Amino acid sequence: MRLIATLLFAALLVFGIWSFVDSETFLLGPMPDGYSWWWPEYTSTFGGDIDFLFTFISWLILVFFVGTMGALIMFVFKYSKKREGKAVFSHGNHKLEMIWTGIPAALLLIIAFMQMTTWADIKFAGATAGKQLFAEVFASQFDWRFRYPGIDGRFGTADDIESVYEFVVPVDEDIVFNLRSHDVLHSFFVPVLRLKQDAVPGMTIPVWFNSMEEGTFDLICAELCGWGHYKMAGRITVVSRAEFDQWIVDKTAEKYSNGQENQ
Ligand SMILES: [Cu+2]
Repeated sequence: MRLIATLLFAALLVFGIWSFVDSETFLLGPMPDGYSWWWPEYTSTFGGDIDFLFTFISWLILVFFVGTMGALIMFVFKYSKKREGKAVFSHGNHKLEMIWTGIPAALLLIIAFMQMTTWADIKFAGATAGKQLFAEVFASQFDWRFRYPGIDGRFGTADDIESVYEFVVPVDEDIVFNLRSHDVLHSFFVPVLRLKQDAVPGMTIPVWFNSMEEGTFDLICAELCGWGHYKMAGRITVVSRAEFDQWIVDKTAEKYSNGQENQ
């Protein structure tokens, strides 16, 4: 029994390390093109900072996981022997408790300081203050809607353009948008941008990103929002400025057409 318990814990340790190291392929083999069990390559300007923090924290967790699991395995093996006599009552150890409270507290403080500038850059009000609003994004059960100011550059006018499902944006530009929800909590999550923001009913939340690469990327709702949550997907299409301007022109023409071919 003692050996089996020890081996089970040891297997858990090995499995944990393996899933961490081999996360690109893991048990099920490689994922379809462009996907992995880990993060996809980032395309946003702040993606590198997020990945640095993510990797740092993951390694920290790995180190402590190995340490605590190692100690657990050792203790299971050492102290699960049948012994005679009464158990000893322990009042605890003040010094030990100070250590295992102090070290995690210090580590959390280090992480808090390390992420401060990145957090400020992405999330603080100052990150978007004074920047031109590119679009308004609405989340609702169960789709994403994107409103553009149209050719006159102003929101709330007749030539505003609305896109459902697809968010088309130009490459290498700061895209600032207001995020709202029409009903319940949703979360705007674009893994390649390393961007995740809750959409909260009654709140208008400014969000920004800047994609350094063109392409079509997944947008997912990362907050359980109802029965159709699983299908609340969208797409971010990053194109050149010229293609974007043309897209706006085409969408405007589509909006004012009567549904029949002109000319
Ligand atoms: Cu949702």
